[in-house]
Amino acid sequence: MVQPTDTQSLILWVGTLGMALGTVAFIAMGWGEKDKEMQEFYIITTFITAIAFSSYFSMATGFGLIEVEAAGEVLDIYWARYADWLFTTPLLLLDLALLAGADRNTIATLIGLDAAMIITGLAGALATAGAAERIAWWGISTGFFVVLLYFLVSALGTQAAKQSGDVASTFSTLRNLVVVLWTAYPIVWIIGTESTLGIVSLNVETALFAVLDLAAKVGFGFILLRSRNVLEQATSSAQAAD
Ligand SMILES: *C/C=C(C)/C=C/C=C(C)/C=C/C1=C(C)CCCC1(C)C
Repeated sequence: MVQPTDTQSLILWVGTLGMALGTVAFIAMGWGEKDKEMQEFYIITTFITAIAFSSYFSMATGFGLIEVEAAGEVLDIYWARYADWLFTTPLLLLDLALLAGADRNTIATLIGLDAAMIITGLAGALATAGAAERIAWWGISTGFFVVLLYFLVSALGTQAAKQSGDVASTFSTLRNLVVVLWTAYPIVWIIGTESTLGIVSLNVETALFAVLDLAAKVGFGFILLRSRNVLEQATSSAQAAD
């Protein structure tokens, strides 16, 4: 069975630890919260890092890693990333959507596009015909991603602008963070080993994804949950809308 290299294993254990600490911190921050609507933010954000913790643990121990043969080349593929992202990216979008006070249709559209992006990305990671087929899947996934970004900025942005000043400003900080960090994922994928281009090694790629994952989940969570006041305003306007 294929195992992570020593460098990859070290990075993945750091990722595992970071996600564990994030999870504990978010549980502590939400402890004793009585308001049902506000609890949603803590629950969602805690699940994001808890899922990522399990994924990192599986990758660090080698369970989350398989070999895929594509056109005569053997690639080491961390499949567990995609299992993680399939659940955590919709939860991140849900956090943002709740903050923006988004309607059901906007939420469903965002989550649908997001799931399509991750599943077609997984197809690219597992495709065996060759580089062209893998890169074509990357193109399809990136297509979903571009439409997703459009909805994040347009529909969700418009709805967030109706929220109070503090909520709207936390929303823009988080939305910008998502736009910038998430855009780095397809870039790392295409310059890394999944695409077979291998401009950067799997060690470098593992490190880049770890930094991105920690920032996009733990960093995002701290910015979202740091102000109880903002969450209070976001949920009280949601109640007023109901
Ligand atoms: C916590 C994990 C996060 C925020 C992961 C985000 C992942 C993406 C935005 C991935 C996008 C990809 C494409 C747009 C093209 C194909 C490869 C992917 C799956 C890396």
